[in-house]
Amino acid sequence: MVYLQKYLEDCGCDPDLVQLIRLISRQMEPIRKAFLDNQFYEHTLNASGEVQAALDKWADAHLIKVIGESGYVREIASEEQEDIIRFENSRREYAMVMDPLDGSSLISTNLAVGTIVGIYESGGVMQKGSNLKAACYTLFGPLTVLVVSVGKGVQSFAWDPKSEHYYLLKKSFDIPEGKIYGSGGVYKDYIPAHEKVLSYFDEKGFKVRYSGSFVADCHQLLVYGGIYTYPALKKSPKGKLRLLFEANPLGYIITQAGGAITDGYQSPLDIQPEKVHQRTPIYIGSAGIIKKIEEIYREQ
Ligand code: AFP
Repeated sequence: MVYLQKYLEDCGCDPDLVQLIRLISRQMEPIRKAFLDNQFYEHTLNASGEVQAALDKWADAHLIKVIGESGYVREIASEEQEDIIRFENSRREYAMVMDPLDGSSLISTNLAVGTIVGIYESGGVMQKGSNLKAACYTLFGPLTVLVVSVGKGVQSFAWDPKSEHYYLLKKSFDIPEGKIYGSGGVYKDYIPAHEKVLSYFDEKGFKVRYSGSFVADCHQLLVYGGIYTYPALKKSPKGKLRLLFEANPLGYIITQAGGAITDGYQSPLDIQPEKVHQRTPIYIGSAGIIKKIEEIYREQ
């Protein structure tokens, strides 16, 4: 059996980057356990909206504390924090972007949610996604699965609670030209270009699969191909998803698996962020379909 740390070491990664990814991966069990904590779970059943906030905040505070104390990271930008957090005394200059609990509105339904992380080697968090050194996400499904890219393809690992290690599940992914799609937003808010894209999917016989968790909906693309989209809407031309915390880390991973990402015109990975919480429209998945979507947008 091949374990996470050994795999990353054999990839020739900087030993501190290996330790940082390992440290992040080790926080997933405490986060999963927090799902079962009465403090959070009972609130889920009783209150409206508050519970997701409680778990989001817990995961956020936990990750910031542990990663901050590690000395590897100079900056963290989190979807749960208004501003960038700086650790002036860190030994290394890694910078981390994260969505501590993506899809948290699904916690009360027991559908799959996840944690998304992107890592830059230096230069802070306000960078193009194409500069990422590594990205990973965890999917809390029937298995706790960690999907990682250090720029050498994409690998998935599963947590084994008995040995308390992540073991290699799949050492490479090659996203096929699938025929599933999921689109966020409401029909009456769709712009003409997006309506055209949906008509194209319809003509080609695509099937709808959308859960409301970006990380879960993207994970199925790694296996089956197809498209996840949260497009520009009439009411919100930048869509809903965040460039730093969602589009860039997942864009990096999907691209490393042979897929692609676009906002309709260009890859969000090539956009220089201006604001920490900047949003971007997203189409992500099979490379051939992304090409077709960009053609449709150009024709509009
Ligand atoms: P939450 O973390 O607030 O649930 O948002 C999740 C998310 O950013 C992304 O994971 C989903 O794909 C998308 O929002 C779902 O949005 P809709 O509820 O509008 O479909």
